[in-house]
Amino acid sequence: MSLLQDFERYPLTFGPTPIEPLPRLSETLGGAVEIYAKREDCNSGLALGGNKLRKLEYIVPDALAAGADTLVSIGGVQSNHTRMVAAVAAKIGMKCRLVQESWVPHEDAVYDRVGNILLTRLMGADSRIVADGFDIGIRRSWEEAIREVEESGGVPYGIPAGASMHPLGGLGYVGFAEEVRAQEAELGFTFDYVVVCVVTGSTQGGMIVGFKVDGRASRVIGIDASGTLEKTRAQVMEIARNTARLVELGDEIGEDDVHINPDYAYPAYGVPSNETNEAIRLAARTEAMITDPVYEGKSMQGMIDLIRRGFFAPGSKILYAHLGGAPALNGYSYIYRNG
Ligand code: 5PA
Repeated sequence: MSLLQDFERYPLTFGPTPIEPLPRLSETLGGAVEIYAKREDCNSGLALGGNKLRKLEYIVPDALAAGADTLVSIGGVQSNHTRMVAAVAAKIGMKCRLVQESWVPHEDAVYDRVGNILLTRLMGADSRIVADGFDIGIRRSWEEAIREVEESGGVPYGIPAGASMHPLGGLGYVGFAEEVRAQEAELGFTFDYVVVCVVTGSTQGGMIVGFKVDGRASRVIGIDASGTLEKTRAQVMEIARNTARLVELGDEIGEDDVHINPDYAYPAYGVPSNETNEAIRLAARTEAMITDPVYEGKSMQGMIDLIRRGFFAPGSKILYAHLGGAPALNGYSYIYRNG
């Protein structure tokens, strides 16, 4: 029985995402563990897809019921989340007002013209860049944007950064865990670990609730890409607890259920280290799997390093959750000019 059966879902994705073995990457790392990827990055035809659509499937029914005509959200200049909100607004026939904060201390000649923000503008969103720096919480600029829409006669529906601190934001990734269990039944084995990038927290927070059901919450290894560990950890905890209550899990989420590794977020949010770039190249050259310098490159780096250090017992089956994000690569073209 699904924990989500009482919640309305507005379909924005193709359906269950494929699980793909990564044999060449596994072999290159010594062959002691088997790596698979769940391809959330290939989940939809809407503007290249990604993890936010799973979350937004449970938020759109609420926006429609509220009689909204404008989705209002926030992220960095190269935010995947705001691209996805712009896509959903276009698809359901709403307007979209976005605040794009200057989260990343990175300069590339075309950073604010390519990748995510290019697609966002193409889909007709009113996207405005502001100077504020990185913060995963509720932002004043977002609250002001909501007020502005109201004052100009619109009916705004606010979606916070990463759709995370929204009461329904954790539901989508509860569904991810249920989907993995159904796929495991078909595959004939279960995964020992899930590796996932964490920043605003509702992806891992939802997974924790979904995997608590079969005792695997702490087997979800969050790789922090925020560089603000304490804030991210507290937000994951809060989202997991609220979501557990919402779905009537019947079990409390404890500190031990939340595993987040902070070791790969350096030098800063949105800035890849040399090791991040090597991980991006390795995944691309062994599996043609494209990861980005802000999120998945860091979780890929974390998974590779943990495998090399023997963190996972030999024989472990690891599921890497690929959450999307490749469009941002275009904003970092100088780094990869020679591959
Ligand atoms: C993002 C987030 P959470 O924010 O749910 O923890 O997910 C982290 C994450 N991978 C992982 C990709 C590709 C992501 O886009 N992106 C944010 C954005 O504005 O795009 C919310 C920060």
